[in-house]
Amino acid sequence: MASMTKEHEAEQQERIRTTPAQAIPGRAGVARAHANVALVKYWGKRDERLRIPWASSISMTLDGYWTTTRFTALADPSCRTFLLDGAPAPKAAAGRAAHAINILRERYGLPTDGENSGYFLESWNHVPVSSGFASSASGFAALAGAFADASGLKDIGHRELSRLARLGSGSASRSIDGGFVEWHAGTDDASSYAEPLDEHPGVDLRMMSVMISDAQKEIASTEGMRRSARSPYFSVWVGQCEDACRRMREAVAENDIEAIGSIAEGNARQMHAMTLCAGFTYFTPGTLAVTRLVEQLRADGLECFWTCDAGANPKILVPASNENQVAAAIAERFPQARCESSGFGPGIAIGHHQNREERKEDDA
Ligand code: 2P0
Repeated sequence: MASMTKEHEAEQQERIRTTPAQAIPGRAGVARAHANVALVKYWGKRDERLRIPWASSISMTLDGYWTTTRFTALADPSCRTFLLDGAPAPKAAAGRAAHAINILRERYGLPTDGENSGYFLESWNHVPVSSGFASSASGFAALAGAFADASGLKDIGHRELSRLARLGSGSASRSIDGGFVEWHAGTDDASSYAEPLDEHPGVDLRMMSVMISDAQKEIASTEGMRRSARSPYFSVWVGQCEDACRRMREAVAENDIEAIGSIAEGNARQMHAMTLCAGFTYFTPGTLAVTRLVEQLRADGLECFWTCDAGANPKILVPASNENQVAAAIAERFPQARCESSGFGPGIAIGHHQNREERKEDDA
């Protein structure tokens, strides 16, 4: 495992702290970040604490799904409240947010206990669980942005924000930017960050989720990644991701939908084949039935491709012009399934974008 030496880490933290941060009680920051879906997957950490992945990944930021977060620094250390959609957040989510806030504060030399270590965190998720898209990416990206805003980190760039978001959840590093985004694996905290591959894609693609099951996944991502490292194919998988990223960069540059879709589908196959050999799978018979239908539609001349994350519900990457036909085929074959779809979304918006109307909408 290639983790950093203590001296190297201290040196990097020192560099980050050169940006002055402040914990001013009552000062609030706000940010809005969009969800993303990986086309080349992040699956495996070389450093669990810093969430440094073994391989780079590439995603599509989604327009239709986002999280808005407001972070208010408080003097009272006993007040550490997290309201999610207006109600107290579930214990696990509150614990994870508290942990992320501590890490961010440590980074900038702000108090993590005692005076000025309280906070009031509010998040509004426009990523319903029923949509099939994950909210941790948009959630931790928005938290990083709101924290930076509240802490007076005015000149913080997207690269640093991506590194902060990564500390909360790996995939959140890719929700700082819009369009196609690449997360460079790097080897340490400074070199592991995401940046736009193409902020304004020239392809009109949609990402459709197909909800065939509401069941909670049995193996959380972190544990799934740990187990996957025991797969005899894990090292092969890491090499495949780097190769897929190289080919995906070319496909994006050439606006080649066929190549983008094929690379994404191939990478998803490789990830799930590798997990099978580690002794587990996220696939259910329903997952296979949907992926089979996508392959059949494609064989019949309707361009569309599948991908699948750490759960049973597949996603379909489809040119906008084919979306209705694909949705109709899904509805006919799987009448119980719910489909939702989205096009490309923008990067993070911090602070000023939040006018009164948007806040009202978020609060609703
Ligand atoms: C991704 N997935 O690239 C991969 C592909 C699913 C499969 O959800 O442990 O929640 O918090 O860093 O970011 C990655 O899971 O994992 C993920 P942590 P995260 O989107």
